[in-house]
Amino acid sequence: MSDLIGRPAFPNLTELELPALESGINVADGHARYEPSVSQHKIIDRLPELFCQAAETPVSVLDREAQRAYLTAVGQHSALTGTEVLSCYSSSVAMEIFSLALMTCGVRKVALIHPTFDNIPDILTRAGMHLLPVAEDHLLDGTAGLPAGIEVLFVTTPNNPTGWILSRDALAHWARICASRGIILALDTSFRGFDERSCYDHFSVLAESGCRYVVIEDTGKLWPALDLKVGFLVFPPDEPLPLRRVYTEILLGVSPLVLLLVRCFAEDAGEGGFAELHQFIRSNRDLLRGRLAGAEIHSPDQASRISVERIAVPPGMSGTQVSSALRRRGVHVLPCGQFHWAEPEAGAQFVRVALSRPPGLLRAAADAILGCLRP
Ligand code: EGV
Repeated sequence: MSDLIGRPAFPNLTELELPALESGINVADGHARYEPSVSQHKIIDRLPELFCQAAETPVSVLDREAQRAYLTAVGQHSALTGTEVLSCYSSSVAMEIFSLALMTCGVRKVALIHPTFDNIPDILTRAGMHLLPVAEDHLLDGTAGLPAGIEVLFVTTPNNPTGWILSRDALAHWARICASRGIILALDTSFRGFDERSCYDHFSVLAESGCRYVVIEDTGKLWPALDLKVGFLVFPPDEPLPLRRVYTEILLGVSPLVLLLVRCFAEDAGEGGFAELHQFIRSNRDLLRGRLAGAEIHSPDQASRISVERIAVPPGMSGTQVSSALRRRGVHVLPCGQFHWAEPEAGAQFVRVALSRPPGLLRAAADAILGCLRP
């Protein structure tokens, strides 16, 4: 929504995340800001050596190795052989390339999971797409209706902010429907590294169905690498969308050093790093829930394992009120209205707290939340 000269009527979620980078307690953005583990520290300590290694190695080798290490660590074995993979600066850049490719081909009608992080509907809308919201529950039980004319089904799994996951059966169901109706099935799996339940081999299900698909993988949320990350745009070699052409209009490739770092972090993740990360996030989630227990607050996403947690504020208050009150105390969380991109009121009861933080920071954030609920 914007006024006549295109000024938005309200800030997007990223604009709400920005002030948290300046000062105060930042549990707003979903980026990884925790203390590196012992083995992650060893990688960071090798940076000068990795820089030289990256400079001496052909970038095609570094690219392939980063892709192999990451896709293997998250269980996507069928992507290693049967797909084309384009490495991007971030998942949002991959998303932008995908949207421009759709626009080029005259695609307009996209069914999109609701709620989800607002830059996904925003990027699609800016590329001229018309969006139809699809509820998580209806995706999971297969009852979501895709009206005639839908050309893309876009699902974020695990979903941000709810942690909801598209099961293997539900993926197979939608892949079959997409195959029979010529719909492109698009997935954003940026949070899958946090949840083993979303590390089944999606690409074998997709290939078996014969549907058109585009998957956006991402390392950006996983490791405390100061936003040195890649997003991977993954699709079948015979996909007619001009993804490679749009990609080359935007990028030659990503930094060899970043590719090498991603490989190192991904290999570490596969060798126990993910188990450690899952334990860390679980412990932070327990800490937050424990601290808030007893207040008139609840966690609607009991099954979530991703690195953000939604909490419902008490009746009579709104997420926007609570996040504004917290901001005045220097504590930054996200109000959830904008995640519900088609119906902001549906998110009014929630705020989102980032869990990929040092436990001490989360404790302080939880105490501030309690403080602003007391009369
Ligand atoms: C989250 C920030 C972008 C995004 C954060 C995010 N916004 N890329 N425009 O990376 O959940 O906080 O996804």
